[in-house]
Amino acid sequence: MFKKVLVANRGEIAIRVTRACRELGILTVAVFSDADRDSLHVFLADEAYNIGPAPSTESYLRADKILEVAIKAGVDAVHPGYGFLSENTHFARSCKAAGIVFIGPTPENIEAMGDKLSAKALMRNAKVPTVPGSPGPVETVEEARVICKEIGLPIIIKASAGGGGKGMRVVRHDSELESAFRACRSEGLNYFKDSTVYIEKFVSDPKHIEIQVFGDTHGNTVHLFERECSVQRRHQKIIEESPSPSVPNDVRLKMGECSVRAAKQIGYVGAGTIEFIFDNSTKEFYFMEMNTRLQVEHPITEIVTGTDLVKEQIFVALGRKLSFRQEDLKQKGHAIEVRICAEDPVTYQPSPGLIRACRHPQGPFVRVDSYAYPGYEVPIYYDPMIAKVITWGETRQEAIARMERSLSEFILSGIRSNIALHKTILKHPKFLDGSYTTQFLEKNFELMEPEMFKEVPEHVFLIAAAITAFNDRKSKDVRSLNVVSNWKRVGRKIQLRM
Ligand code: MV4
Repeated sequence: MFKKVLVANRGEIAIRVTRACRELGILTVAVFSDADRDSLHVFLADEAYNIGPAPSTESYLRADKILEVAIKAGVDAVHPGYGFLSENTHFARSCKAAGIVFIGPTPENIEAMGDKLSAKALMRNAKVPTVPGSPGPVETVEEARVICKEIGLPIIIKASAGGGGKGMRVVRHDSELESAFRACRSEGLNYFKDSTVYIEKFVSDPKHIEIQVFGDTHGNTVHLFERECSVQRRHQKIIEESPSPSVPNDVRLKMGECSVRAAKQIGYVGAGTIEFIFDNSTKEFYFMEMNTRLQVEHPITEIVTGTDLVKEQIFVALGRKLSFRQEDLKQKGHAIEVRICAEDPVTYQPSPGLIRACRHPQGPFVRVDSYAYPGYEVPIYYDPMIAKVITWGETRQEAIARMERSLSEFILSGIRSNIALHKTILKHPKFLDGSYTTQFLEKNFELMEPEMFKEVPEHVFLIAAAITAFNDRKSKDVRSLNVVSNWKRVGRKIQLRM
């Protein structure tokens, strides 16, 4: 067993990893920026070291500083959590060179999936379904036109180095092709220093279904079924559930088998996630990308499969065999996770600041992974997610009821949050019947302004309407007009629909 592990992260995930270590009798080393002196992950660790100023680029992204601490503290291994250095091959290699185990996939695993185009080629070889499109990079507008003729509109142009929604352009009319092609190339170059793009048939209104996979260093690979993450806004997931209400059992097993083939194709080690888009009308699924890390939403998989994925990561890093075989793994009941974010419910801007009151939900089959506490000041520098509430139920209906009950118990004041948005989504017919897709929040725009169901001061309404109209200015539909049509004036306030 490792004697001491450095947790190279902050917030709820640093706490999650620290908890797994403590249960295994492993000492933990926290690192923290100047903005995180009072963060909960620091208090829960056995030792803690300051690694620099508040901005991530000067602290949590500084591989050199973190490695220096790891060596000084004499750790056996480093757990990177998600984000920050979790998919940084330079960091993974530096750890290894210093004789410290990087708890995660191999640098080669990370590289194989980092480039979307070569990842797609690998998946085609492994007979994993991919979306029809250009067989390789598309270099010129003329070439793009030929591909478009072949596969037909609409198409989507994607930057090969992109991911998570950055560097993508949908083309619905011939006239948009040239500007979309150029925009996508320059976005690739600007964001990822790589202008390589490729083209796919655009699958409209898909669901986001992903499969958790796990590999060990002995060639064993399993999947732990799916998570549905279609409730998202601008590629930020908001609610996740497992199992998906839309995936039939035969498709579930096929997706699992495909994901195991995908992982085996690259000799994948540790926890990973294969992301698919899923056409709910045909029940067809297509490989999108692989995330080579532990994900935010891993708890719902832990809850329905009865596993501890962080401990499993540690065991795999120690060179042990996987502690479960495929035939041992079953989905029991239903789990839902909602992400609680410190954000303004009207503008969606982060709402950092001092937490005055904070009382987390409790009770049967409720799990809360959180770093919030009363008196804590949420810094402006990092992700606004402060907590995850996860509930389990024998049935989906029970899990939802438990989530509504849990959110009604959640007391949080001082900062603004998306708790009201979650409550509204959980009551929506499209959520309740499980037919929601990745377009759910955008199509049901009223869900995006939960606070506006109440009376709001006129200037707040006008600003919100202007922001909504601005955000939707390219979508050529009437959503922004809808916002402006569902209100009436009540004195100096605006009364909104519902
Ligand atoms: C697509 C697509 C439709 N057709 N590819 C978005 C993020 C990246 N992982 C892939 N994405 C998409 N690729 C084709 N050929 C629609 C999306 C997409 C999406 C996918 C998953 C979750 C949310 C999404 C929101 C908008 C678009």
